[in-house]
Amino acid sequence: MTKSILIIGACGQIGTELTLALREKYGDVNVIASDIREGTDVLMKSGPFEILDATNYDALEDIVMHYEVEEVYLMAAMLSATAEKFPERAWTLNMNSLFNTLNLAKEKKIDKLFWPSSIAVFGSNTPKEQTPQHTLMEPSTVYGISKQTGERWCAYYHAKYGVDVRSVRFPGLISWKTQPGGGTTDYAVEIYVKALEKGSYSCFLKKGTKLPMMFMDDAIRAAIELMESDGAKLSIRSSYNLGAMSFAPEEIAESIQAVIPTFTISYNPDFRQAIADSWPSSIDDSQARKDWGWSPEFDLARTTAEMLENLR
Ligand code: AKB
Repeated sequence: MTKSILIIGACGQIGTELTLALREKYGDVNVIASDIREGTDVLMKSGPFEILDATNYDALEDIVMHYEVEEVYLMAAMLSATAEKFPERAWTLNMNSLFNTLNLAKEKKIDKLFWPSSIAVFGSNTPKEQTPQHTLMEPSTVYGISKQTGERWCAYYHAKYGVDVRSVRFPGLISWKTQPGGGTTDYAVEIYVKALEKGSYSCFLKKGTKLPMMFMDDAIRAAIELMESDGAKLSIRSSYNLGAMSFAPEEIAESIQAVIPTFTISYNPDFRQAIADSWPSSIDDSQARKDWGWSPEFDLARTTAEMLENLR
């Protein structure tokens, strides 16, 4: 089945791989990449690309109309660490881009919307282990507040206007094709890069900081599987908890040492420690498993093998 899909924020860490995966599945010309800047060569050369600021509704609507877009994946966002430095810019980007796409769906200009939420919606009062789908949520970061608010708007637009919006709460994402930018979980990518470049890594989180993480292939599959699943079976229209693995910096270091025995890690926590401390350690994703068959494939050992092999 051919459909026209628009990716907003296509040049970022998730957007790049998502665009390539969707192009492979639905055909290069049917997947339109867009961002405020150009991306990697592979992305730019593999299909249509448009410069787009997702906070500009008219520009977004023009692209949607021009390409007769049916589905949108909104991946543009300012992540947790950067958002703490630019709170108002983060709020404007994260909220206005979501409103613009929700309104397009409300006006029936698109059929379906994917919007990622995050484990950042939880706060330090939330149960840390096996954090439930429905629980106390008092996020303490600008990014977390924008994601939690976004979740409520998604649920509202679905209930009130029948908008088909689907979402998952991504944990930290580990990938090698495109570097992450501005997140608290970015250390789990940097560590592999530095292990190969220098043989050592100075971690901005302290030993024992256990966070939920996921390899990018699982994250991309989750987004596409959720978008392709039967809408009638989806009981959550805010955002689904999504789990894969959980580890602390010393555990990822040990998994690297199994391949590079001389690798060393040191700890120099900065402001991102407080953000990480407010987030869960592990996630209960049983609702996603039940409703649309979610099941992760990558554990830490497999992730380390993939990262080291491909970054080399
Ligand atoms: C971040 O660290 O800000 C993101 C996230 C967990 O949403 N990777």
